[in-house]
Amino acid sequence: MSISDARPLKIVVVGDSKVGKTTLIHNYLEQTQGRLSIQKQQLDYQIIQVQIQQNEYCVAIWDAVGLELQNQMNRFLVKDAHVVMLCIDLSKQILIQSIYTMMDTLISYCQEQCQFVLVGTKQDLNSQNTQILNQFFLELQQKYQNLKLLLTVSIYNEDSIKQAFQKTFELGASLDKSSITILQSFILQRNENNSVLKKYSNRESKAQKHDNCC
Ligand SMILES: Nc1nc2c(ncn2[C@@H]2O[C@H](COP(=O)(O)OP(=O)(O)OP(=O)(O)O)[C@@H](O)[C@H]2O)c(=O)[nH]1
Ligand SMILES: [Mg+2]
Repeated sequence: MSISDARPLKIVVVGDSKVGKTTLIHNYLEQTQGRLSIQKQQLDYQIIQVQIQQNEYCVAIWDAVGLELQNQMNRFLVKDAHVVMLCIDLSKQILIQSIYTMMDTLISYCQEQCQFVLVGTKQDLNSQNTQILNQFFLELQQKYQNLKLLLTVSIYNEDSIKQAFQKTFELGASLDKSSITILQSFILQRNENNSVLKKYSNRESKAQKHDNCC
């Protein structure tokens, strides 16, 4: 099947800085695609073709490199996502209030039908926090209907990472009703991307000039 016949699926990986977003995506792509080309310093995405429940999908996996969740670029990134993977660092103390804050922020940015997956990262460093996150998850699900899955991963358990993406893709596929073709969708996305990036960097350089002159 050609790529233009495949159904589009947009997955965005978000979470605090250094939570393990890029490592997660890299590891999955290495395992399944045998390639590594995500850049380290800017927003980036990879497009892969996968089969989910007998259908071909063209999946864009976005990585918000080094960005805090409240960053305006994240708002732009998640607004048309099918599934958002919110990463929580299991090696650090788990604060439910901060997960509520992140979920509230994401819900305000995303479309109504967007689904959410909580991903506990670095499980190898503190397995006790997995149980704590499990308990919090039940509480969180009562508030957020679209929070569907809790998955825990570690770079030392590659299968956990593969499974996490597989389950995320299946979740995205279960709500796929899009009639936009893959090419339209990504061309629109890329154009919009460029103009937002331009606006963003213009604003930053104006602010810098202002700082320099005062
Ligand atoms: N022990 C352990 N370390 C991990 C794991 N996943 C990521 N790390 C480490 O955590 C650090 C941060 O990982 P990144 O993937 O760069 O995190 P990030 O969320 O992409 O960071 P930013 O893009 O800066 O926001 C790196 O040193 C990784 O090697 C894991 O499963 N176990
Ligand atoms: Mg990163």
